[in-house]
Amino acid sequence: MKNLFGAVLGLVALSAVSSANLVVNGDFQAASYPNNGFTSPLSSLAGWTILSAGNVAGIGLGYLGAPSQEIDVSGTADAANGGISQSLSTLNGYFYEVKFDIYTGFGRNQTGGVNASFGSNNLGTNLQGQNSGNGRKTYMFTVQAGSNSEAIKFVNANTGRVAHVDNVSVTQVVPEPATMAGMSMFLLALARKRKK
Ligand SMILES: [Ca+2]
Repeated sequence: MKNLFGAVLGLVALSAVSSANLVVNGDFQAASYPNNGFTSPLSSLAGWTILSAGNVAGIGLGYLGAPSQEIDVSGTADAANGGISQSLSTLNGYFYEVKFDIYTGFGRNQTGGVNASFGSNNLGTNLQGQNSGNGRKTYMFTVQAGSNSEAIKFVNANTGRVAHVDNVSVTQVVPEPATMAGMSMFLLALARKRKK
């Protein structure tokens, strides 16, 4: 009976831990960029690798309507395949929810686009923001990890000068409440059976 209780506790603890965001500095708030301005090119970006093609810019609060700091993967070089990447510790075969915001310059000329990928999963090429509100659009995907280390990557699609990324999160998909409830019922039934 004691072991069974431990097993249930372990199950609950596991699901709580695995729902944490795996991405370091996914909101790009670790360093400060000037309000209503930007820093470019960035020489480093906490948690991320800056890809050698092109450069990237740290966008300050308010610049082009930015609701918080963002990264422009087109930088000031506006070269194709410039961008950022972060290697994540994943579990081979497990599913993850990948979420991020894109802004590509609604209301500007020189609008751009972003290519996004998670490991070998192509999440989209030339992704766009939205043509309303402040132009930011949230993208969400469920993807399967193909190894114990997968890279989340955002690169400039080379279609313009504005290719902003923000609020990047990768979280392990946890069992649905229905599954958890079913599991609890099963364990409860098992416990009752043992009592008899
Ligand atoms: Ca931010």
